[in-house]
Amino acid sequence: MIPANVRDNFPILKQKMNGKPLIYLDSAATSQKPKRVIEALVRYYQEYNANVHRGIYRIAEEATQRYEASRAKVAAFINARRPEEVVFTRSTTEAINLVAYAWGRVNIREGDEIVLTEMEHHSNLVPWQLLAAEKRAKLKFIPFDSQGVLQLDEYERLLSERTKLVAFTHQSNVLGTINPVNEMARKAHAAGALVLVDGAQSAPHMPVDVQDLGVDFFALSAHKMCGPTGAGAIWARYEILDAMPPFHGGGEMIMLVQLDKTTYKDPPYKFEAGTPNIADCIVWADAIDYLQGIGMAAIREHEKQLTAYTLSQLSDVPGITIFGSRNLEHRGGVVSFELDGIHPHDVAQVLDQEGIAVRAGHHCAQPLHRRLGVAASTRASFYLYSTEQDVDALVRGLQVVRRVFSPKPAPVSGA
Ligand code: 7TS
Repeated sequence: MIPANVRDNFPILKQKMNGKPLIYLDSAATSQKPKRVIEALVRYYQEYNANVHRGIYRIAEEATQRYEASRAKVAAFINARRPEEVVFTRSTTEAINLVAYAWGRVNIREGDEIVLTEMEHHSNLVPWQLLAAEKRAKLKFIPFDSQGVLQLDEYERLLSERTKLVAFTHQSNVLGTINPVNEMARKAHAAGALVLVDGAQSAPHMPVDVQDLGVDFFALSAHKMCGPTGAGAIWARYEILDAMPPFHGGGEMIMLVQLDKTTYKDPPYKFEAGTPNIADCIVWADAIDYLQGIGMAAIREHEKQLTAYTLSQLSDVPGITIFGSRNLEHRGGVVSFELDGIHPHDVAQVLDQEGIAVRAGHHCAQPLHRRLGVAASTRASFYLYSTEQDVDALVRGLQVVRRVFSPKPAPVSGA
């Protein structure tokens, strides 16, 4: 159960927008931050701001200790075997680029194939396009059906001995679809391929166990899970990280530097060149403590119920098309829709007047929208602080949208 007073933990939700309470329905873009996370950021800068892994004075040691403690916390949160399997990055986007660059450049060769899906966020598509173009490799795409569910029979047909990697999102940021990671990973491994999962939308919203999922890489962002922006991670099995060359070169990732050659540290430091995003990585641990205090299973259950409520309330809105599956076992707290004849940007603008924040556009998933046959959609997305009252406000807001954009009666002619 989510505590009844959970919203009190989020100062931003007390604000008014256009004289109306802020209804925040864009958590898939970024989550709001609890007070303890905001305070932990201030505490870092006020009390122990120092660079990590280099100072031997007290506050530098404290910063280093907390930075490494946060790595261990992230590792435990996704049940990694050891903290060294977690490499801090700026974001999911950077995490996937790290794999595409460092792993991809030595493991992908001409004629190799990378299997993706048609529901990927651009950050799990464009890095592979860049790699494929450089290596003359081929990208193949698992289609999804009219319910927004991946077609696994097609997936099996796409796999071959040429497949080197299968990379897909755990939960779609547009359709909400939760993909069957275990089954997909088993099939990929049977074909001899590695598996990367984009966990940007799953890690914040459900229990995640990378060992149980049976994958090789898992990417996530702190800012979508009550943490600060600018912190993310790639998890990979240690042997894989160990065999990978570095991503960025610079300070801190080295053992010995000579003018003509350098030896590198072991993972994860090999992949963390330069001064990292210290404050945000440290404070990610506070966000995880906060989420675990509530419980990831409780958060998943709350969003499941809220999504069921939303699907039922929205289906009464005239002219609405809701995308994605009605099966809540395989759907997270994201509801994207189209209102017949009204551009999503117009929908979002009128909703903003009502104090309601939703996202309108392609949500960084243009091929997905093309497949749905629309250029854009309007999206409401939830988190632990979202309520049925938020959804009721959305439904009322959509009635206002309808009134504003309803066709005007034709002028009476010939009078
Ligand atoms: N993958 C998925 C599935 C995402 O939803 C996002 C962000 C990313 C990757 C990239 O995460 P980042 O932290 O590197 O930016 N999704 C969204 C969204 O749906 N609206 O804004 C950002």
